[in-house]
Amino acid sequence: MSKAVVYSIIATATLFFFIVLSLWNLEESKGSLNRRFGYKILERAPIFDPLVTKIERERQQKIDDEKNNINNVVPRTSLGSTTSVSEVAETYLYLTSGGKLNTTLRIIILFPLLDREPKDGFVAFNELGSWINQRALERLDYVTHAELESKDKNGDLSISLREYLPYLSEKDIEKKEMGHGEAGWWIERFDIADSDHSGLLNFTELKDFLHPEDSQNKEMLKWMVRDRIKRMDDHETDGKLNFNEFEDHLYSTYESYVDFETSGGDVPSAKDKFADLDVNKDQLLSPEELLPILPYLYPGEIAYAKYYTCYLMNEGDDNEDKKLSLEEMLNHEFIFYNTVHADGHVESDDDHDEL
Ligand SMILES: *[C@@H]1O[C@H](CO)[C@@H](O)[C@H](O)[C@H]1NC(C)=O
Ligand SMILES: *[C@@H]1O[C@H](CO)[C@@H](O)[C@H](O)[C@H]1NC(C)=O
Ligand SMILES: [Ca+2]
Ligand SMILES: [Ca+2]
Ligand SMILES: [Ca+2]
Ligand SMILES: [Ca+2]
Repeated sequence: MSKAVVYSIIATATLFFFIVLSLWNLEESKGSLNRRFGYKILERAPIFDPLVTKIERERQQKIDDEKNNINNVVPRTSLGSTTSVSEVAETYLYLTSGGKLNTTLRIIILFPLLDREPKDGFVAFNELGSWINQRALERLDYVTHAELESKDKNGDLSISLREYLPYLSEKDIEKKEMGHGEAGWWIERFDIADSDHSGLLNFTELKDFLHPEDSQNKEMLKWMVRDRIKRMDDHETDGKLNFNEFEDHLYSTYESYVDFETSGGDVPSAKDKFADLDVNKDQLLSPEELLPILPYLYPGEIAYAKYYTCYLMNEGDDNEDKKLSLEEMLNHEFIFYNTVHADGHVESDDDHDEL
């Protein structure tokens, strides 16, 4: 069988598989937690099984190749090309005779990889969490690599402002308009991501630039909060929030995530949380003071990984001993396999609107 045929069979099988799962999932109704919120988490959650990720990427690669009219005679040098025929054949081992991924078999194979510390026959919260987090980090790296590859025209493995925004004119750059998405706004974002001020974004810096909410660069995080505050600040004040602004714009988001994370545990009131965050007691929250609750306000991939972990644990842990046995995972195998949209998009874009 030719490689192309194999790809298209897998693609079709995968597509079918996800559509069936989506329908199946809509019909499912059990459990306690805020379910609607759970679905919101699922939309942004990392993909549990690296094999599914691989199949998805192969499929996307194939679509892109077809779009670009590249046929398979030309060796592919871009991302996805690492999959050899034998790996594709390997994928077949996990398909049922109906051409769907055998999720039972996959979970049996993955279980020992998750059950690591301690290796005790159970997957505890931290074990599940570190697995999912790894998937999120891997996805961040992947999309950053893809962006680097597509924008890096001179092949120096870093991105200049010009490479990133070739459409900006000298005049735009000179004028430095600071509105959202205008030249000055991009330049500021670029400069903050460029932590060594080299004028170029290397891989790490580009990742911060593209995903400020997942950044470890505190300046980047503060920039993001400043930017969001600017857009919600009712009085065009000094970029800080008073209590009413906090209550109106941020608190309910914070509340719903904490509620989700603690499965309906105690959530501090808006007043208490405000007082708690207002370290210098000036009755205003600065971007810096908001940093501690950032993962609740603007969750990135890493925050979603954590919420997804909570979701899976909550759904799967039938005997409520705070860990998953293989049996529990198999009883709930579908919850581990429904994070991919049928159209192959892995992200809903509400928090990435500026990109
Ligand atoms: C999936 O794999 C399991 C474990 O190898 C096997 O017992 C089962 O029959 C397979 N299911 C299907 C539908 O092929
Ligand atoms: C990119 O540059 C920053 C700042 O100099 C440095 O800390 C980081 O390690 C570099 N990353 C890579 C991938 O080279
Ligand atoms: Ca364990
Ligand atoms: Ca740099
Ligand atoms: Ca303050
Ligand atoms: Ca359990």
